[in-house]
Amino acid sequence: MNKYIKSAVIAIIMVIVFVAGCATVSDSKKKNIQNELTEDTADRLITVGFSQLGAESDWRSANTESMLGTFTPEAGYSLIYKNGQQKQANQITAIRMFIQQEVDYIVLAPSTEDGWDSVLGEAREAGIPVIVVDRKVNASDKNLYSCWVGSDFELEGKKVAAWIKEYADSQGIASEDLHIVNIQGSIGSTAQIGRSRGLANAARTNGWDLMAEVSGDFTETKGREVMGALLKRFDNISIVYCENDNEAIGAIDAIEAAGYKVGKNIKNGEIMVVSFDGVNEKALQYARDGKISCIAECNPHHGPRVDALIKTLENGGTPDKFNYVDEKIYSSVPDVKSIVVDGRQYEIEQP
Ligand code: GYE
Repeated sequence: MNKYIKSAVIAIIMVIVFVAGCATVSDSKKKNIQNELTEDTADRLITVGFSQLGAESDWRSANTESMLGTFTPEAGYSLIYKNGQQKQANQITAIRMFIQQEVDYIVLAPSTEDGWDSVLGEAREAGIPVIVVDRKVNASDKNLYSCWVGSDFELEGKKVAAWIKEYADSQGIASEDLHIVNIQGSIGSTAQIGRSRGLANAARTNGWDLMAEVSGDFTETKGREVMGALLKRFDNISIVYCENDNEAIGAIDAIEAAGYKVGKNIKNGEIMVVSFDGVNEKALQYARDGKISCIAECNPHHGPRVDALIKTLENGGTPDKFNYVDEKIYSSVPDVKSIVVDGRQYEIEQP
């Protein structure tokens, strides 16, 4: 190659290398700026790890929706959501993962009350506040979590029991003629414990015949199955106390399939169904139609409530340890207008 051509080729190669170099520099610079930007935004976001217990009911779906809809980047949050698939072990694994990821807050909707001490201890060691939502935890030391928000489940149970009492009195039905079965929720959950206690205590004081307590696990399928079995065991059931609406929907199917009628006319052989939640549209329609006689509301919209608790903590405040939600009672049965529980009067609302 001639000397001039050689230097021209070298010059061209140098230009190419330079331009490519510039491009690489500016690309990596761009990348750095981008990283800084995302880190900046991430820095400003509050990271929340939410361990939901499962997806057993319409109440649960509404609750999950409320949480996912609240903890959004627009609201200043980065949410890590984990569904425990109804297993406490999965929830414990999720919490350990949140700790490893160094989230700012852990929100726990616990499946059952017992068995949280160790993992809550680990979160406390890591300095991560835990907010418990919906059901409670039975912790050996209340300082293992920051606070709790949810419903007063025993009060819900007392409300339904008070409604049954008012209704029976209005119809002149004797206490011993109330033959009740309880399709309980998931055993060991606060919702089950409180609602079962509300009924059991009322049955004892009023002299009702509480014939059986069997778990329907808060699901429609189990409600149907358990009701079918109860109808084979007893031929005198007057009231089915379902610890949530999904169980009630399943139980009503089973009652109708066995050739009985659901409704308030227990004197004429109808089987009365009462339940909890008031979230599922089908259950509310059943309540309007008189297939479900009474529903104690259980409010699932906890997202904004947990948000408010986090804001209090962020501002250096101390939220109340236990935060109870105010709830209603629904019925379209005209015979009962209001009930009194623990000295407070509740008007009966239309479903
Ligand atoms: O009533 C039921 C759900 O813990 C309040 O769990 C919750 C209960 C709710 O499966 O439908």
